[in-house]
Amino acid sequence: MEYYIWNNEMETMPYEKIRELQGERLKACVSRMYGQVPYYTEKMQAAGISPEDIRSIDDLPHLPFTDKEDMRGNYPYGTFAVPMEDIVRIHSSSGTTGKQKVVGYTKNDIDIWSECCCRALAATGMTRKDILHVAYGYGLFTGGLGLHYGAEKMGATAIPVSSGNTKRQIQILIDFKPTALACTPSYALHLADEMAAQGIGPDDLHLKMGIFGAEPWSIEMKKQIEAKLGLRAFDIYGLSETMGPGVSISCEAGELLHIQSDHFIAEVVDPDTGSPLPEGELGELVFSSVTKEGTPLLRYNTHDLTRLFYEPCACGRTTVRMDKVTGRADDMLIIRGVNVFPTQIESILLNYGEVEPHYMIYVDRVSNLDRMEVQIEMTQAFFSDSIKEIETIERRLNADIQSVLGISAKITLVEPRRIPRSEGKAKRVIDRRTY
Ligand code: DLL
Repeated sequence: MEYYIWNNEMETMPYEKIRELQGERLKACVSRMYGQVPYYTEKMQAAGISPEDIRSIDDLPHLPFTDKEDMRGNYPYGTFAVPMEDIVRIHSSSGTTGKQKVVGYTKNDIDIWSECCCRALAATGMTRKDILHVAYGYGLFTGGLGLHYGAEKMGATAIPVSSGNTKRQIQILIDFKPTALACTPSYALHLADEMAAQGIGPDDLHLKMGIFGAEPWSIEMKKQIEAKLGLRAFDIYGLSETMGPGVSISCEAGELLHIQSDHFIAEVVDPDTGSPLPEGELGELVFSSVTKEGTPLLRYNTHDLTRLFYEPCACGRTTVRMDKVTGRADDMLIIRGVNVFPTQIESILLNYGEVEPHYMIYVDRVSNLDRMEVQIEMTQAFFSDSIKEIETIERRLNADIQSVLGISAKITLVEPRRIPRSEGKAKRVIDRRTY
């Protein structure tokens, strides 16, 4: 099979050469930042490192880490490495708590971002003949504009629908005949359900590929979306701090996500010690965005949990690959001492044909004990079954969660459409414990 690769030179460069290039770009980035960006200069000085100590990519682990606290502590523009007159765009990410993380882009940063998103779209098999319906939000969130520019760079057609107004989204999906859809996986499911309720199925659509990301989702969720929308789903990853979407994407040959390694140097580190971990080991993903001019970040800890792989892929790309992100370390629930990610619960739930992929996890503390309840919607067909059958499924789900995760959860099957839908990133957990 022939795979479409946008930038053969960068995406199929032998790994040793990528490392060399990364080393050169790292050195240049460190010199650009040192003296220009006070917080990072101070960090380097505190660590006793000067730019001359960084001679190749092997010296990367000597540099200090950064994380969201550095972004917030230098709000809004303290992380910028160029004068404001060179900044052509600003985005930000709010997160759930604290100040926004503000990022600035130079003209060159926007060009590189468009290139990365264009490469990402090509990895899904999309070409300039395709029409991309962009239902990620346009605004301070990076999803909408990022993919929009990627599609235009390729020469494909972008429809800037933005998020919200599901009725209008459906009308555009039918009338404008887009062949590709970009939105969060949870919103893709919502769209599919709303269409099904109106009697619209995959055959009424023209979609071939879905570019889904911005939140964790399981392989089981992917299969359901593919079946409901009649397309092939790809996992796109990124974060505002390093650029936005397009940092990595899965390809036509497999589930792992190709990182744009000429722009982003990835490491996976031990969450406790910060030491880099070998290939295939699970840890926190750390990025150095070495070509970024506006807001370059060195060793930025995303706290996203994943693994890295260095073997070339069957698609022909040689870029470093990462596993699907299980979640952020902050999303991990600790229930009676057991670490659980919502995606692990999702994987178990979605093996059952009687339920829909819409769920919410509630955590409470009752008499000093953690209690977890998982509410999940029944399918319309199962909803009309007898109470006895519903209770049987609840018991079986509980037993599965107990045997896989080692904790018990109260399972409550609820009627269809009861769980709130989101137009962007889904909220899966309501933790009502007070600490
Ligand atoms: O979510 C950028 C983006 C837009 C990515 C559109 C993909 C598509 P932020 O709002 O800054 O940026 O949130 C970044 O979202 O650190 C992860 O925790 C999570 N995340 C993003 N993509 C994925 C994914 C955008 N494919 C944070 N799988 C990241 C799992 C993801 N988590």
